[in-house]
Amino acid sequence: MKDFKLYAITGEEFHPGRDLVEVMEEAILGGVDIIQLRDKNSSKREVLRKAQALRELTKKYGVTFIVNDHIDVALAVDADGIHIGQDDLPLSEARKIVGNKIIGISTHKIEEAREAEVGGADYIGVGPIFHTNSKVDVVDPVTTTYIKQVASEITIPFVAIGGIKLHNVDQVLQAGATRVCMISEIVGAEDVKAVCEKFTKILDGKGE
Ligand code: TZP
Ligand code: MG
Repeated sequence: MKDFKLYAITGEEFHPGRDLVEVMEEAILGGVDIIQLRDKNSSKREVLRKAQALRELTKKYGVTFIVNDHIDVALAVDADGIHIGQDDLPLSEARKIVGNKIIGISTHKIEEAREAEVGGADYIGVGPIFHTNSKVDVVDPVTTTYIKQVASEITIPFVAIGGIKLHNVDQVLQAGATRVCMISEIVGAEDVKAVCEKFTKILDGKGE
């Protein structure tokens, strides 16, 4: 897959009254290079509508587009890939459905990371690093210790997620992550583009 550094996941509850596509476009203009549609509350039709709009947007900017959970929607809109959790379809089954599209998997411990790598995942999510209110059934924070483990052992791309903010991202990078993923810090920002520009600079090693 095309490499990435700054990964934004949608979270419409963090920008009430603001349009989804508008917010995600600001994120892209600030340097986000991969976007995931994550919507646990809407009907399939509604998810499809949002996926169509985000597919159009990401195509315009050459940004990678991932759909969470809804493999059928991902295929219908020709997304670049899907993101699945530990309780979703197993990787081997998902692979049969999506062929060579990107498959990302959430992992919370090194055994899951190893399994994802061996099974042929394209990238893994590593988290939640810190406390987060953005996910309901979230496990306890895995801390930066888990980043260190993954960085020293896993060879496929990994992205740190969960409670990452401008004020703590340094700890995440120091532990060995080179890619970060966020919901609230990005889409909940007053100036989405400005926040993303700051993260982009930090990830490029040019942050203050
Ligand atoms: N998976 C692990 S933590 C998390 C997900 C989807 C939520 C991340 O959101 P935030 O607002 O960046 O903490
Ligand atoms: Mg899922």
